[in-house]
Amino acid sequence: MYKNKAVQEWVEEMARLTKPDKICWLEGTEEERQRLTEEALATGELIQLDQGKMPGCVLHRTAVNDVARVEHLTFICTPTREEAGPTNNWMAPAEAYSKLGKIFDGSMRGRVMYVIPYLMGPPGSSFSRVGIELTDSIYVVLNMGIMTRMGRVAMEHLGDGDDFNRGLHCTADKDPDRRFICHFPQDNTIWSVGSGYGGNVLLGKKCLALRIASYMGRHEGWLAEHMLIVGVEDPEGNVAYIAAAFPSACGKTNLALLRPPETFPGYKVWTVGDDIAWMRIGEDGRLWAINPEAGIFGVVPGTSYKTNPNAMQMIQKDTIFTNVVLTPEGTVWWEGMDDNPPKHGFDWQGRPWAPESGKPGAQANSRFTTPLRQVPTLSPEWDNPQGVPISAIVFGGRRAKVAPLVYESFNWEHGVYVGATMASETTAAATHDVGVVRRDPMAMLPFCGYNMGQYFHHWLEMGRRMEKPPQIFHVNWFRQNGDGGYLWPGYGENLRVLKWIIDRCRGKIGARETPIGYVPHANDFDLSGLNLTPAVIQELSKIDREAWQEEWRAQGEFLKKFGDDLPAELRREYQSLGERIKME
Ligand code: OXD
Ligand code: MN
Repeated sequence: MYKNKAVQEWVEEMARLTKPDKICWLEGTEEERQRLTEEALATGELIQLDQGKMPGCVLHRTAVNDVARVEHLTFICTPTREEAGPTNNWMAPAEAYSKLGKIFDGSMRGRVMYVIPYLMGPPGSSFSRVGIELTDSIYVVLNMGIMTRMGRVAMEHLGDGDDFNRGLHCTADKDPDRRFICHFPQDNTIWSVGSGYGGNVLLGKKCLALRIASYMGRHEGWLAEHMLIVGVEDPEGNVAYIAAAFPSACGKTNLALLRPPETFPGYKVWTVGDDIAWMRIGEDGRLWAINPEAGIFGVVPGTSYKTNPNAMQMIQKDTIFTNVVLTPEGTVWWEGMDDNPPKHGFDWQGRPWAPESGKPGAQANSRFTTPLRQVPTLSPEWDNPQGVPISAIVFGGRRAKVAPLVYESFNWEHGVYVGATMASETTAAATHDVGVVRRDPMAMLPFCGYNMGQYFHHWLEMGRRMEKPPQIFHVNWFRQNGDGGYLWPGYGENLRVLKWIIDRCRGKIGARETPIGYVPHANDFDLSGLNLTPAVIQELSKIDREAWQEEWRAQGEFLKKFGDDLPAELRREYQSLGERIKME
């Protein structure tokens, strides 16, 4: 149906391998979406929610063993192990094609192969990239329809060319022993088999927009990052854009959709993206960013009118829910939504469930998929083919101790060091122990498609090429007092931290120099309307020398991993930090 020869030939080749009964080429129309939704409702792949209360909303349940990204089954298949680096699982390309080829062989027998052309980024933008995903799952098709610009628009962007990502996905038997997510950066190819969970199968997202794109970015001189993008508008109407990286499930979506609290009027926050940023150096020497996605695949538990009112508003219609509680009214519920759980309902596995059981009803990594156009605070610039200019890059993590509320790095090189050594207590977005401190450079540990030592080199090089690089900051909303209580109210109030960051970028306020960077002066951090004294900012900005010595040693241990690939600049930053802490 589409004329592109390279696409046709590749689809035929993959069909010879997977042997579907039928091939269905997608156009991305509303009629097509409705037809596929009906089909999935008929087979039980989707469950209809009450269309009066939640129009256009459906529920999907994944297999019990298939609820998160599987980092141990995710591979970077570069010709040499060295190219994948010490933080990725590596498999030789020939071995991966052969091993997965055996699983894919005949895997779509009796099934339909859907051909999903999709565009990451605005149509007509030089940032944008085309992918074609082949899948046997309607759930994947419908999610990709929300998360990307799907169908004809992508084929038009591609034209007659053959520069497209070749993504093959088959749900197969969901046997974790036959589950692999393999990336072939040199071939612009992704093969994913044995899973039906979003992060493993919506190939435009983590697989293309981060792992493959980071590799492309290094070769072509741009950055693909695990970052939200927001614009902050001050009372005078000036907008500054911030890109921020946090590990999975650390509140990126909350920050991206932040609603200014009543205690802090006059400011507006504009959402450009909540998960991924592609950034290029503009002719003006600044860094410009787009969000390659068109939807949000957000973590559900903990989302509430208190934590994220904009998200709550936007997920009342045209949303796919995955692994949440189904109520008898045909609506959905999850832990942390409100204090009114249904008296009974069905848990994420579809079993009768009541809150008294004491067991969670929603899966810890349950998700919503919603089009960006439903975001109440969507930036008018979200679709701008040029992107938006970035004033500040913010790294952050979930740390009960050590990291202050906010600090600014001394310069780009130091900022890269701060990003390279950032750490966070783990969450449920991937299958591993929850709550242990894990170093996660730039929040890209699971998403960098090549050797991370080389990735640090690339960041440093980008800094050298920019005339006006963004300033780099680090934040931690999660610092606790001695009793385990949070010192900072978080959520909407985080806007105050963004304001401080922007004021610093505009050279409007001073700061206190510490061994780790610049922290706010307690009395020029805006606490107006908040029942907190400047002393709390002092407490939140305290640099505990012993804790930092320990932290510095742990950073050194981590950096050793990269051996000779670690840039000399970061080695120097490490030495200087050690000396500054000692002298404190
Ligand atoms: C996500 C993740 O789904 O980071 O965004 O895991
Ligand atoms: Mn993410």
